Amino acid sequence: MAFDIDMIKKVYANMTERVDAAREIVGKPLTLSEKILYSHLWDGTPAKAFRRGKDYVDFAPDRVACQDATAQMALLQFMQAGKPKVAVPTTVHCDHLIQAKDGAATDLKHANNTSSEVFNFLESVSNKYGIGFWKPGAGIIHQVVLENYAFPGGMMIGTDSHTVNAGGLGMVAIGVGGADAVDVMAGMAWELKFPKLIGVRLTGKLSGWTAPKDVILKVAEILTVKGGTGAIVEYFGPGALSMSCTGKGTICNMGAEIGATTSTFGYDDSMERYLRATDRADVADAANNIKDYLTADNEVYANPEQYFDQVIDINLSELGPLLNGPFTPDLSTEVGRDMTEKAKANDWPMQVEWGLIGSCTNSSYEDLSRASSIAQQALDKGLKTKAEFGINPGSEQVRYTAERDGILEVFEKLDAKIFTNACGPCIGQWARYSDPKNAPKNSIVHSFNRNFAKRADGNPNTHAFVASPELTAAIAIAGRLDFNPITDKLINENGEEVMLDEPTGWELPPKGFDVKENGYLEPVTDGSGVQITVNPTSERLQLLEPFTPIGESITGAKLLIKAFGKCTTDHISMAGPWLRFRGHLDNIANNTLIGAVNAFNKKTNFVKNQLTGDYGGVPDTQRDYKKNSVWSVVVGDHNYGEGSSREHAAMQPRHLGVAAVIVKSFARIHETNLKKQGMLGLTFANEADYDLIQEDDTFNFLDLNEFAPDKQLHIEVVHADGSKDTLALNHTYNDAQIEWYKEGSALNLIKRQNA
Ligand code: MIC
Ligand code: SF4
Repeated sequence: MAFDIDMIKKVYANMTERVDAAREIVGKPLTLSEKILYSHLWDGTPAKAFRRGKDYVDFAPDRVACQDATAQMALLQFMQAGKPKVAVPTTVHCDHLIQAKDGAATDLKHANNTSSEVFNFLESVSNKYGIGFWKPGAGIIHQVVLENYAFPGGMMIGTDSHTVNAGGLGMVAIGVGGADAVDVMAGMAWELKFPKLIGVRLTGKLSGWTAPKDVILKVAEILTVKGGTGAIVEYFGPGALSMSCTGKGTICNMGAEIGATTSTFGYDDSMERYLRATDRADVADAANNIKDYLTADNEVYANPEQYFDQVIDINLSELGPLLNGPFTPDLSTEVGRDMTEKAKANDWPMQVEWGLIGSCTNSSYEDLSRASSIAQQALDKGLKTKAEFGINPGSEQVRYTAERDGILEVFEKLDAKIFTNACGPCIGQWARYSDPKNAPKNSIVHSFNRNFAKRADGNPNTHAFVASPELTAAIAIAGRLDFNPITDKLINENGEEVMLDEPTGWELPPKGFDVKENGYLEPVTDGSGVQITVNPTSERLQLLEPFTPIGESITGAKLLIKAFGKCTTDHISMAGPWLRFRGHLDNIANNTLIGAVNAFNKKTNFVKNQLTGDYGGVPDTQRDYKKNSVWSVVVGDHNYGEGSSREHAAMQPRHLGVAAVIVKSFARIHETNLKKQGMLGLTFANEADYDLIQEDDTFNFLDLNEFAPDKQLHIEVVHADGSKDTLALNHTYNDAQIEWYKEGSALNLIKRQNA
């Protein structure tokens, strides 16, 4: 199912009509985000305007995309929904399960051997249900989507938090859990709370060493990892016009790192150029016909304060190159002196050991070409690179074209490893160490989006910094974290002082894109005869059993863990080596919360079993509670579940018998994932109540039988000394979501409705 121009034309035909109607109803000029949202309503034009941040709204997205690590669970669920085919164009992309070790050719072969069971499963399910399948090595989901499927004004969802990358081509593209994707694939509405809107006005122009990446690194600094929660970020202004389409993709991509629902840009010439260069002149022509509908009304960008909930100004001419990290993507430092001071003060290793260029954030042709302009200078000026280079091209089309144009050769001359067109080190698929846990303290720089502890290489002592590809290249050459390419000299092999010139590059390949085998498999028209087999003894795949409802009475529940500080989806369900179990719920459940820090002893995977008094790993302790039919509760801090869309982070605790997760605040996708799996995701009405929770606490829910929208719930917390606290808990469940809870999961409800 390649891109479907007829579908796009239909969307555009609806769009003009629906946007005009929505403008009447809202009663004022519309932002681009509102135009896309209002033209994708499930029920057509509403009677009145939606309240941002309040109303749950049913949408009808145009497309779905899944990647291999999340598609397994998504498709296992879809198979239970009882539908013969997907209802909207859907694609599956094999990109997460390929380890980076020796280089593309060997690594890909190895992945095809070790994960053949999973790849074959995904391929046959795709074939059966009419899903387009992108084979291992075809590229990273978001780069492939941008190259083939994204279109201005469209709406899509994807089972990966960086689905938002497609905002670079003017879409509203949103990352979701697999169960949400199942709704859309099954032909049902997809629900989202109508987002708030943040406007980012870009003035000035990027130049020199500053790249689109620096824009989002700056926005991350301003908004922090939770500042975008519940909001769409819409970029506009003269600065936006001066950036390439893939550069816009980079900015939107990392909107996931600030918790934003998605980010987007209005249709402009850069998007038109990109569409034409990627063989979609017909989409460009169709978009040109309704240009005004693919950007905000003029009045909006003239007076943004009146139309957005928050407006941020960034002058690109004043922005300098940034390095964000370590351990969190929102900690920004300007290159050079600022970094010297900060690194010293915090004891960050100054020497840089690897420069990694790639990931869905920065693996376009333009990214590789600009980084290679720096690498070329190392060759021309007789510099020896101090750090090692690793490159992951974003797609086979990018790789093939970059190879043809001599770009990859430049890196190869610097002994870079060219890894598979896949996620690789970005998701811990990097065979850097044989024993990562005991590996030394070090710094690396990469052009990826996330830098949580252990993410790239499993080593808790790796300090990972995020930068643009060109700065990554420069720092890898210099080998120092505080290298400032604008002012600092390097000594070459002849002992001479040299400086690096500003990066240069091509927005799009001057000779056009080319590719021989793009790695795409079209599904058969009638998949009814396609057989899917899951071996019952497989350790990689397991058919799902429906969850039984938790019910209206939870008493005597034990505290499983009170998580201290940052608890991302990587802490709840680690990736890296665990990716191999993404299709086997019981096996992957053995990593549940093993990365979360226990607030009582600051250790990971070491919690008290209240039944025995012994300390042990989280999964084992929880399995013991389950064996004894005791419910449990997980307690957490702010932005719990930040990061990935992986629903495993909800399904695993659910499978193991956790009844409720109670935190100060949630990341959006994770909160929805908990609801979908029929669990309780609740927040402390009074944040300070987090401090009341003690290690031996038992929880009794007092009024779950009155579970209703906009109504607090209450629990009694019984401490070891017999004293009690009664706490009020907030929730965001609406009526339908309460039904999911009552049924045991959203999928149980679909099955009942389809029966
Ligand atoms: C990630 O970047 O963390 C991932 C791996 O792409 C995830 C999805 C997953 O866990 O499989 C994401 O961002 O959603
Ligand atoms: Fe893959 Fe990394 Fe992008 Fe996630 S962030 S899709 S792991 S490249």
